[in-house]
Amino acid sequence: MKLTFRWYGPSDRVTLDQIREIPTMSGVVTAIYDIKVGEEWPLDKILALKKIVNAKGLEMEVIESVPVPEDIKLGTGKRDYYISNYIKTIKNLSKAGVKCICYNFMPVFDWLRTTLAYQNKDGSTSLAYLEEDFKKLDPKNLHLPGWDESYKPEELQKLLSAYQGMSHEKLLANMVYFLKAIMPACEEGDVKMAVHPDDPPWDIFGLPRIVSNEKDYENLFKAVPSKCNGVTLCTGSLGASRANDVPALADKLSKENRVFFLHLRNIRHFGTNDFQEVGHPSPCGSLNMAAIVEALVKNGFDGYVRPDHGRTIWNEPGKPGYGLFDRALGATYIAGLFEEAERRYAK
Ligand SMILES: [Mn+2]
Repeated sequence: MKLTFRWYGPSDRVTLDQIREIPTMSGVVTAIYDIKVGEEWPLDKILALKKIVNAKGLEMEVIESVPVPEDIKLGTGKRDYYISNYIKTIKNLSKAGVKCICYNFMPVFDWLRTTLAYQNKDGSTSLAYLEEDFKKLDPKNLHLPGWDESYKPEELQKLLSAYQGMSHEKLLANMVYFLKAIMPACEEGDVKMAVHPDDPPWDIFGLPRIVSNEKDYENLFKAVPSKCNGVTLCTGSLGASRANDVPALADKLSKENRVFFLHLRNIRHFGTNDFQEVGHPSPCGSLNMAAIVEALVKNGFDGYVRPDHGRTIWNEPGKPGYGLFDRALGATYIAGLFEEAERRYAK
């Protein structure tokens, strides 16, 4: 596996110099953030970013994310235009040596929490989802923690009404249409598309979600069997639902060679649907991290791995979930899990 670290570009508080000092770190997972969603990513911009990363001895083989415009998810008349731009971006990324693109297919909202600063007993804080607080949210007047409020209220209204009547089946058909259109470019350029699961993995605000569980993955791979169609296995997202057996999913998907990218983080369940993010090791939460890694390694997984959200510890300022300290601790824990699993299952 290749251990990687998410980096939000040159303006990130966490620097490449810090990232490269984390033991066994191979590269960063990043994106170009100043291009409008749906427009082509120019090759020169991609190469300029790669140069900055490579100059520090780090690789840039994974992009997270190339966002999928709502027109593609909705299947509007403009989708073919946006798909042609997406294909151009894939080709440019391939030319720059990118091997894996993480994306998601969640309508309107991607990850969702009700607080970014849940107070833990040890003094740290972390992201959490409390059902009781979620129920109080009004989709017509949303101020979600961490959501960049990229839509003005009236734009959000328009978008939400465009999704009126959108079914799971229709959304899947739109996803299949998109994937079938881009797969030839992926196969030619050896770029793997790794869909991130819904976070949390259930419908929110009446909007359908279709990358949430084993059945969803079965439907997806049946419809688009290309070897470039796969997943970002995000343990914390899938694991937020008690109905998902994450080690079993890791086993099944890696046996089918569908896992290209791994996000490792742990969560703790409480209440019915409530969960909070915790430190990465298994004893901190509800997921068996060693069993997940073991299942993957046993099946020959050799993809990219990164520590997902960390807690905020040691009073680190900055972006909740994406500080240096707890993610670096998570990275060394992950390296340890893989070292042991790879030793046991060495071919
Ligand atoms: Mn994730």
